[in-house]
Amino acid sequence: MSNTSKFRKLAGFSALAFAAMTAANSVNAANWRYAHEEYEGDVQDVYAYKFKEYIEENSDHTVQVFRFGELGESDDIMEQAQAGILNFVNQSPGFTGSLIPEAQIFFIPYLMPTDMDTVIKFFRQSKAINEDFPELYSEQGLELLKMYPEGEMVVTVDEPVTSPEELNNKKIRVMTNPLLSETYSAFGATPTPLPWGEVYGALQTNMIQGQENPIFWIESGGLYEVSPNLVFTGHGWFTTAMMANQDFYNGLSDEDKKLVGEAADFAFEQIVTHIDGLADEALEKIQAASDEVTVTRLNEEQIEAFRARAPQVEERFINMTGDRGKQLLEQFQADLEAVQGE
Ligand code: 6CS
Repeated sequence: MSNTSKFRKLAGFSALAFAAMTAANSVNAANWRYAHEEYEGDVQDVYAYKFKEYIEENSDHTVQVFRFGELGESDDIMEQAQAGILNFVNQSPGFTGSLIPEAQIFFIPYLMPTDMDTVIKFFRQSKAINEDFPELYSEQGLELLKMYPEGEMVVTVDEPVTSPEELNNKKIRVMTNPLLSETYSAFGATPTPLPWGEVYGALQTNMIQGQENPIFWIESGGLYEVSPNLVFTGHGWFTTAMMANQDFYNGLSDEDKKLVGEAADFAFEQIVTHIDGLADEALEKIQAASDEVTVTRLNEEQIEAFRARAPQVEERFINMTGDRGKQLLEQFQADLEAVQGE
């Protein structure tokens, strides 16, 4: 055989091999569906797109992201993830309370510190977050891939308040978990659980007189337009959780499981940078957009009046969750102490 025909044969073989390999890859390449609870550019959206970026740059898989409203409310996307219609879902513990009562731990007021660096360290190192919670989610057919903070909670009200007494008779919207209702009862208010989609309208029509959320969300959802008095109570952080349908996850190759874990870690690191300074930027935007907005930062004495109500919420958490909740709370507190002592 001449050199030219040898080359042609080889080239033909490699083209065939390449085509076969590509075909094999595209057979293995999947399109994974991922839904979250927020809008374009919000924290969960940044997380989802960083996760997608990592997966798509490091495999042949693609990730299709669905934002708030595209597939329904938070409860709807969780149902779809549990049914396997979605592969990944980002649902905040604020909505997971009925499914996993222990997830309500984030709503015990004044449990979390206010300092962001300590909060981040806690999420990185906590056994409760990284070992205990995955077991609890697993019982509901969910593979917990990451819990991460979005921002410190700020209360918005129809008038500035500085004490629990001033919250009396005010209906404050809470996410739909019973413990958060307990917190706002303890704070003197009348808690009103509502899904996200109903909050703006309820504030606008004065069906409710306030709500709580991180500042970036108060800005991006335009909540300050209908609830302009921002009160910094320092009582907690908005935390969220990203997970996979567990049957889907268990069916992945070891290589893909590793890829998914790395993508979740990569997105977490991006979020740590993204939320640094985000609240201040959002507050500036709010103040530039509205003359009506007031900002009240409670002093230590005023905070103490709210903090004094926390033990009854902690007790209620233990009543709701029994020994398992008690152990989780002890672990959570030990993990917090460990990072605060560093
Ligand atoms: O208040 C809520 O319901 C929404 N808050 C945030 C920050 N993210 C999603 C959630 O639905």
